[in-house]
Amino acid sequence: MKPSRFMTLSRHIVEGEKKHPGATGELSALLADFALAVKIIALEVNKAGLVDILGFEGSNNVHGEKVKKLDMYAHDILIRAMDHGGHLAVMASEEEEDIIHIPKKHRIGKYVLLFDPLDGSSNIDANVSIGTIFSIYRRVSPDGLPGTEEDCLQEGYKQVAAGYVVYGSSTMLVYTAGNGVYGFTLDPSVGEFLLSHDDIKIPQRGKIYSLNEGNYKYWHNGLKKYIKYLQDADDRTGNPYTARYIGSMVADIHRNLLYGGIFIYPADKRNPKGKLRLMYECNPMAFIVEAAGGRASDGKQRTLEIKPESIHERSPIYIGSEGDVLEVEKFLREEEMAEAEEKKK
Ligand code: P6P
Repeated sequence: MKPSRFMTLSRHIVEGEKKHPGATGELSALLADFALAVKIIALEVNKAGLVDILGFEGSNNVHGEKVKKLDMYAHDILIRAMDHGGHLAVMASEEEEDIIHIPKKHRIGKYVLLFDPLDGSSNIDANVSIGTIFSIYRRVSPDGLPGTEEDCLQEGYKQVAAGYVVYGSSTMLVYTAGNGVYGFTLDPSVGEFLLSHDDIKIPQRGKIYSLNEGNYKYWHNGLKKYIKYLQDADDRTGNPYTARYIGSMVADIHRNLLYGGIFIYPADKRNPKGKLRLMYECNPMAFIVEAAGGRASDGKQRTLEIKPESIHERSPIYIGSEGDVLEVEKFLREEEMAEAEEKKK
């Protein structure tokens, strides 16, 4: 369905929430606050290349303000935009070791927000797309009291909403409240996110694989065999898959969401838990991809069923088209069984 010209993010969220009996509109207001914060972040990200003119990190810019690292800037903007709306009990951010409490002067709400304020920010100097990732839960601790770490350590399938913003050739916000995945493109002329991708569905199989092949020598054998299989030829089409790796998780997964394919950041001999963070990278992206008909796992277990133990814990991730993720899981399983048999000899 071609989206209507002026289906704004706010209107879409409100209409979506109306379908949920008993909805209070709090989630709509929370997401609207978030959208405002990312518009402000987008302004700064899009002129990052001019920072040298405006003043480099650590210096004062033309307004006499201290120039921050962009990821810390994004973190601060999100905290300031989200801490007073009365919708949140607690927050957690990649940029903050501990959970972030709501200031006492503000009303405490029923939701929990976890986020990676600016993922891939090391790419910004090369003008490569980067992103913001968010994950929203209902609190589990008693209403009215300050939120707790327990609120922030829920399995991914308990998310009530998740999304990401990709700051690329355009600024796009993709979100799901569990019932379809929707993409909104920022129209700078009106300052609104307008629906541009209605009810996104990821193809059941893709032709793209996305991982850092520079780590080849650290990979486990099952992954090495899988990637070689993709490079040889695809049984269906006789052609090898295409390798695409931006080095920015949000951009890589966003491309695969639209075109199909698989993104992998595996456990390897150096990093037994991989690199990416479960709570504010893997879980929200898994929630979105599953809502679009795809699949996400750590190679064995469904990502959304992993029981978290700490806010910043890492997890391997295989995410994208269902057929591709099932296929790599088969390669990993068969290799593990073969190695176990070998050990018995
Ligand atoms: P590597 C960016 O630093 C990031 O956190 C993700 O966005 C990206 O997918 C990954 O790390 C890239 O890591 O080890 O391939 O440079």
